[in-house]
Amino acid sequence: MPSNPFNFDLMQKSILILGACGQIGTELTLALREKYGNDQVVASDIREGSKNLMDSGPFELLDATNYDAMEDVIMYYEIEEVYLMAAMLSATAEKFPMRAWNLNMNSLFNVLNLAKEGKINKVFWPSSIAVFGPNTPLENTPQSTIMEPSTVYGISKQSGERWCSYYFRKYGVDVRSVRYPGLISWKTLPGGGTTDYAVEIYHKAVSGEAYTSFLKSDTKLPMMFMDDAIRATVDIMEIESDKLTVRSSYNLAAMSFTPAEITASIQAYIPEFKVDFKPDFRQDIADSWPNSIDDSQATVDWGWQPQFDLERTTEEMLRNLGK
Ligand code: AKB
Repeated sequence: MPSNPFNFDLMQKSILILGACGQIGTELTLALREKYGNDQVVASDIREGSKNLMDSGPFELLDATNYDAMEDVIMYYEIEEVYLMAAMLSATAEKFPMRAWNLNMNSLFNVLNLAKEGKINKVFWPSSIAVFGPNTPLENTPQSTIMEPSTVYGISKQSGERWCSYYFRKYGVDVRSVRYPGLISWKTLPGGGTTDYAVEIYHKAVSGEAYTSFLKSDTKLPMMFMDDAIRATVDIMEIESDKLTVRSSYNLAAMSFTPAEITASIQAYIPEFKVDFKPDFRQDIADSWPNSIDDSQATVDWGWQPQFDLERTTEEMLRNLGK
């Protein structure tokens, strides 16, 4: 049985984050602790996270593919809501297809089945722009369109969307989801994604080094600053259930840019910053994804509005990383 050294208040909403030490999980955990109280939000992962995360509330070492261990933690803390942030991202998943499939699908089935059995009330599960593929309309990609993902990660996310929709229709599981674009944050590094270049480039710029982009200069991808992504996640979980018309996953957008454009936005502050372009296997993945996303359904259903464009993102990233 896990230990609980914290003063956990079982009268309030209790939340479990799976994969709490990753790029999104870290910031989401801290945001939810601020909103609902530190002791109400249990962080879990297969490894310990940042000091801030470990010191601010309960933490459990937990493998999201282990159903029994997950059930134990859920019963012990009387968890009501689960955010499943554990996943293997696009670039790493191409190297380890079976491991990616097992992690991405089994963790989702564990959570959906616990919800089906009435052990939790609500689930957040992230999808991705990776659900789209080379036959998808490239610009302003609609909510419902041709998908046909060509990556292991994209296939797992598209399958996950179908299962979320199925569990909602068949068993009434209250599962909510958004298709994240590439996410940019200064607090935690991403790992194993194709959009990671858009974080690495800022780190190199502030440390006075040149950057070699693994994508071509004109590869346009949908991106979002982390604060917008966290707000979207909290908002979709708070809206009344009957407002949601999409139970697979909502398109979500904020900005789209190329490596050349992000370089120029950094050079406006650091003119001597140098970037060269040496595309690797991630170029093919990026080429299969849309340039821009139509997220109007999210705006209509739950009031989604992004706040950060490229200029504001660059300002925030350089200011915070430069500190
Ligand atoms: C990745 O690049 O794999 C992720 C994603 C777009 O889901 N950041």
